[in-house]
Amino acid sequence: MRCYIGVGSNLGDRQRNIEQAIEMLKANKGIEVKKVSPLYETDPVEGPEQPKYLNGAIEIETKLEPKELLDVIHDIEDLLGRKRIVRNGPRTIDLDILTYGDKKINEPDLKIPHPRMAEREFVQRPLSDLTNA
Ligand code: PH2
Ligand code: MG
Ligand code: MG
Repeated sequence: MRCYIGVGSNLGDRQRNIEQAIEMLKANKGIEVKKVSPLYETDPVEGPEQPKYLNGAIEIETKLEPKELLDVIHDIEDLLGRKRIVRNGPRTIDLDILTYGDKKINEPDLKIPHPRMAEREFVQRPLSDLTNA
């Protein structure tokens, strides 16, 4: 399935965190990374006062089911030192499944398409770099 993943970081070496996350996606046998957007520095939206983000988007082709993909993403976030403290708070890495083909999922732990992607400029800009290329 063709999927788009949003990526963001606003703690530590942001670019390196994002590059490492991409390497970890590439290392997964069920995932082929097809394209990576440019990374943009963006002002934080919502949450507490926090540093600026680096945001991008990734196009993948995957054999994994949505829940399996979510597990892989959570493992990568954990490995890169993500701490879940405050909602919308600062993070070393955030990987969000934006779309999974044209599948719709509405479960407590997984909503696809990502519910807030349409209004978030920091998602739309890199995503449109990939989909309008
Ligand atoms: N992610 C959030 C909350 N706010 N702001 C920016 N600029 N970029 C993000 O990736 C971001 C955010 C929650 O995931
Ligand atoms: Mg997010
Ligand atoms: Mg997230």
